[in-house]
Amino acid sequence: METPSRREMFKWAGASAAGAAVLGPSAQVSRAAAAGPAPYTLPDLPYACNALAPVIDERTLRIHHDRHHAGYVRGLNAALGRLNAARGSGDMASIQALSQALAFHGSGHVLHTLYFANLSPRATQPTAPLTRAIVGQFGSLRSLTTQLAAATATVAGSGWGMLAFEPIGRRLFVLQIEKHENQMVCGAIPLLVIDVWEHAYYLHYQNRRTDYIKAIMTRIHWAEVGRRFGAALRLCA
Ligand code: MN3
Repeated sequence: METPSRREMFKWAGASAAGAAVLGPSAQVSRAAAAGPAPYTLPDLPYACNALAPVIDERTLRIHHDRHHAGYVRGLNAALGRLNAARGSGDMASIQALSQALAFHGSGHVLHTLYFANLSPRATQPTAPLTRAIVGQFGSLRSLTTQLAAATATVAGSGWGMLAFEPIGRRLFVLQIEKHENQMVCGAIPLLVIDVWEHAYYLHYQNRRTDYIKAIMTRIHWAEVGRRFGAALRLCA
């Protein structure tokens, strides 16, 4: 996918800010967003490009980081810039494609950041709490790595193997990720969800899903969303 330059990113942000005066409340949102968080940047590798050889050769690692991961970062910033412009102009027709681009590049950036950070020139040992969790749930580190290797090897098509923490049961899960988005950004902690399975609205709204959504937006428990946001900030501190 072709991605815009940094200059184009700022052009979008500037254009939507300039249009805010005539575009009303949604444009004010985009003006705030234009002055919001800095663009995502490509993190440096935490080791030299030849540090993982011969397991991962220098050329492979350099291309993977400098071109592939960098492309996800550019794509993520581009998607955010286009979303900001769409909010400013009220162009909701583009939201489905832009949501897909956000998930694809957002997950690509998150997963590659984790991937490069969880490799090391020398293998290291898990911390004591992680060891206890692994032994308690899998029996041994060897048992976990056997399952993780099997899960990773059998991902259908492109994807990832993953060890994840599931915070409700406070358990470790070995998961497969097919492709890497499925419209989610992995690692993103849900703060607010809206059920649009038909069971959630069909008796009253039948096929008028947008009416249901418009109505439910007036009943959001934003204080609870705020509480979850605070908890997520503490969790990720
Ligand atoms: Mn990759």
